[in-house]
Amino acid sequence: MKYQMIAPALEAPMPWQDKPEGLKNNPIWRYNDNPIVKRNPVDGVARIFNSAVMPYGKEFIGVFRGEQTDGIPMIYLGRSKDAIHWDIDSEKIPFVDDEGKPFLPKYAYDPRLVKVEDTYYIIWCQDFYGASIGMAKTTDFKTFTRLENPFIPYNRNAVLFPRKINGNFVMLSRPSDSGHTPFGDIFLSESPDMTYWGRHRHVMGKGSEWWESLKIGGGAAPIETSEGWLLFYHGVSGTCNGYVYSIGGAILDIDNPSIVKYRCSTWLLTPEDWYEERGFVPNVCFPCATIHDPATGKIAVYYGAADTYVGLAFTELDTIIDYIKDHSVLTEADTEIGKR
Ligand code: BMA
Repeated sequence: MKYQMIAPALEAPMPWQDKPEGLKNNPIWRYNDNPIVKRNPVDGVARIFNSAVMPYGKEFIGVFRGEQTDGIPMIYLGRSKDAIHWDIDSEKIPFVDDEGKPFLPKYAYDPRLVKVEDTYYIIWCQDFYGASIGMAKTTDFKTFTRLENPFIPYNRNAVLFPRKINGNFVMLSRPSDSGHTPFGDIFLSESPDMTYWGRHRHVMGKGSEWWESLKIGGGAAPIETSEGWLLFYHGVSGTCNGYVYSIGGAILDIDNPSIVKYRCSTWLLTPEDWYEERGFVPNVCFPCATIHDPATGKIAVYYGAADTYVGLAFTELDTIIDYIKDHSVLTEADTEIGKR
């Protein structure tokens, strides 16, 4: 491998398919039996999409956005031996408060799952007098304790970095509105304790390229590499027929991640297959997690498809980093430290 991936050794079997012959335009290739989570996956849940998974010992665990049959999204826990076939609970995650009393959000969507030190954090979007970031922590996937809202409304797409940087937790977020948000840049914030957040910095704005010209938002937890933090994010364009969500890629400075080192001017994956183009909301590829293997550089990207399904796609560290570098176009707002 030309580049290095810095991550815990993978004990579980890496989900994988080799790059197909004749792949054109995209440095990421889809799993050939997509979608991996189909409609009506669980009693009471019509659709599962925009979900996050990670290794858990020799198996895998995940938090899934389940749209209940009353249309209200909640988060469900799932387990898998191969990270492709998922066994998802029929009961939503029973979040509790500090005292162990039931404390469910009114709704919860687009969860991310990130382990920092010995704790697993779930971060999602919920109602806090408007769309805002919800958080919970667990160490055993049995007790899920909610934390205070890190930010005031309105905000979405919060993604934690998998380790502290310069002694602080670091989180990406995307200030928004409570509706369909026709704007949006990625910012980061730091915290010494997961309670008090500050030193907010601008990371990157909506792109100059058409595919991400309306708004962007964090996707999967950044992957630490020898070139910087590899970030898969979503970029949105407005068309006469609605928004189109594609997967984009950038590499952030390792010690100062508000500085973008490389930003891919083309999408990495855009809606092309039936399960991405057709569903509850057509034309959505919404990345929320990766499973990655530092020994081989293999990366599996998990993304919501058309607000209806979970899709899986693959790439390799050298391939994706070279592709992002070769197609990189940076603006002044990308490369500056992000405080004004
Ligand atoms: C965004 C979020 C996502 C969703 C996307 C497309 O605003 O609500 O959950 O996938 O819209 O509908």
